[in-house]
Amino acid sequence: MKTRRFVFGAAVVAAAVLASVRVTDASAGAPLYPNVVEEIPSHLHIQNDHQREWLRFSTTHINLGPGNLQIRGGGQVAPCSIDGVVYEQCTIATQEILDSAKNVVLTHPAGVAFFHPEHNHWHQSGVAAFRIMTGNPSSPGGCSQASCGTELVAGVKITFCFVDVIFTGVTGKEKKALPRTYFECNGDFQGLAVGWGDEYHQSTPLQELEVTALPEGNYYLTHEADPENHWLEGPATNSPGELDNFSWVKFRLSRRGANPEVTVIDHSPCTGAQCGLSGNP
Ligand SMILES: [Cu+2]
Repeated sequence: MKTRRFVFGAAVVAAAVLASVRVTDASAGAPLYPNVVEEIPSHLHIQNDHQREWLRFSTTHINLGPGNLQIRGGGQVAPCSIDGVVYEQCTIATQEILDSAKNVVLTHPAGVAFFHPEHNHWHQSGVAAFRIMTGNPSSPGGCSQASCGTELVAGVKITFCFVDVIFTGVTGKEKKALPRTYFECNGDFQGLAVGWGDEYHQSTPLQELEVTALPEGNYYLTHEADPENHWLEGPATNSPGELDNFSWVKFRLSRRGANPEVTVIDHSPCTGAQCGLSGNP
């Protein structure tokens, strides 16, 4: 996997938290970890734009864990560079893990938050990676080159804002038990509450990978959450929550007429909300 580096001004680096910190408070309860999973990518279609062809798709993060994903921005706001793109306003991001009484019991460095000019709100770095692969990616815990064949197209889009958009439950009682908690894409405070999903619609800028001149054939669109392991999703690196950050669809690209067409023919295993929450195509 490509290494992504964050280049910061010295003052911001000094403010960075470099390891998980447990809050030493006698009243602190057991940490409740989030578990972010990816809905099966949906709404696949081809967009033709000035002789270039783009595969567009909708994706949704869902928190199925026992705890909220909560991210606090902090420290000095300074320029930074992500994937070679300079952003004017960036700040350190820290994950806060809560107990059942919503006390912060553990903190963990979580990359950076920065103002994304194209989306006009604050994003978290390293949230997801999109790729087009040739081989079957149904390996647990992610998509290595060995198990996925060749990576044909990699997206630069790996940043998102976290906000509670779609509730995964159905009843009012469920909603009362799992209230909407995170409302804004700001730089100070973002998150995804238990039972909530955050959709990025296919029409959103950067929900796309270029397929110009890609030959007819069967391919896999893969979606990996947290490719840089910014979020703790369990007490250990091999906790179940850390190993289920991956989904894919298999599609056929055909080129019978002037424009290519895409047909979905398979997808990764899923249950419940992960199989599909997204509404309008
Ligand atoms: Cu955004």
